[in-house]
Amino acid sequence: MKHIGLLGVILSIAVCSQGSLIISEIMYNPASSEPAWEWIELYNSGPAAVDLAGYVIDDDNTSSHARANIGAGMIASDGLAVLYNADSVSAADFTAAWGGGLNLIAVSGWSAMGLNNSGDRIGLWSSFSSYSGDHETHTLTVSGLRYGAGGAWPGSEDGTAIYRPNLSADGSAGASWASCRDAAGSFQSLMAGGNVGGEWGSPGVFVGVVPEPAAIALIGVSTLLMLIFRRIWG
Ligand SMILES: [Ca+2]
Ligand SMILES: [Ca+2]
Ligand SMILES: [Ca+2]
Repeated sequence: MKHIGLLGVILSIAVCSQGSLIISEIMYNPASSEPAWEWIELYNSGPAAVDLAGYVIDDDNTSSHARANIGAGMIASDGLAVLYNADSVSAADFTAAWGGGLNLIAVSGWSAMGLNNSGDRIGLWSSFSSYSGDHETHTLTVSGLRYGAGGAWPGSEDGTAIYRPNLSADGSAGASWASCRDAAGSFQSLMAGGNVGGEWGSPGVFVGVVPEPAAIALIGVSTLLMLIFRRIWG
């Protein structure tokens, strides 16, 4: 019985360690200069804070990073972060345009990622060693998705971010995303810090449905697995 409980704990940790970071909003087509004013919002659905120091974020083109491009940054459990192009925009510039109180995380080497306005793939790796050699295939990412700009996807509109109204929905499905333009909770950037102003987004702000806390879901999974193993071995 003791080893069954232990198995549940191990499986919980295994499930918990992946999939807790969710890309919740993407500004891939700013009206301001490209790719300076692109940004990506991340949500942490896991039960613990995540330290992004040493993480790598990239698209899937041939241009790769020579080192980890996130030097520091924490996301609290149930918290958000906004990853911005720190090569071209300072935190003060970003704050001047989009407002204060944001959990801004600086990303370097953004030009090797430049988010295509016609669709692209975004991946997040927890270390440079897992990223190295995987920058085109994205098999070792801890989070990622492929967004589009046609079909079921919100259209690619200058200066308008897209967001996921329901963070539990499949991030690679266009129907899971919506335009921030005139969306409840979204707001417009100011003409400040080098931003042209009037862009639509909700960086650092939840708009929509937050998934069930991972901890509760994990307790459910663990309990189910324990019952199954008890039935088999008991
Ligand atoms: Ca772009
Ligand atoms: Ca790249
Ligand atoms: Ca948002």
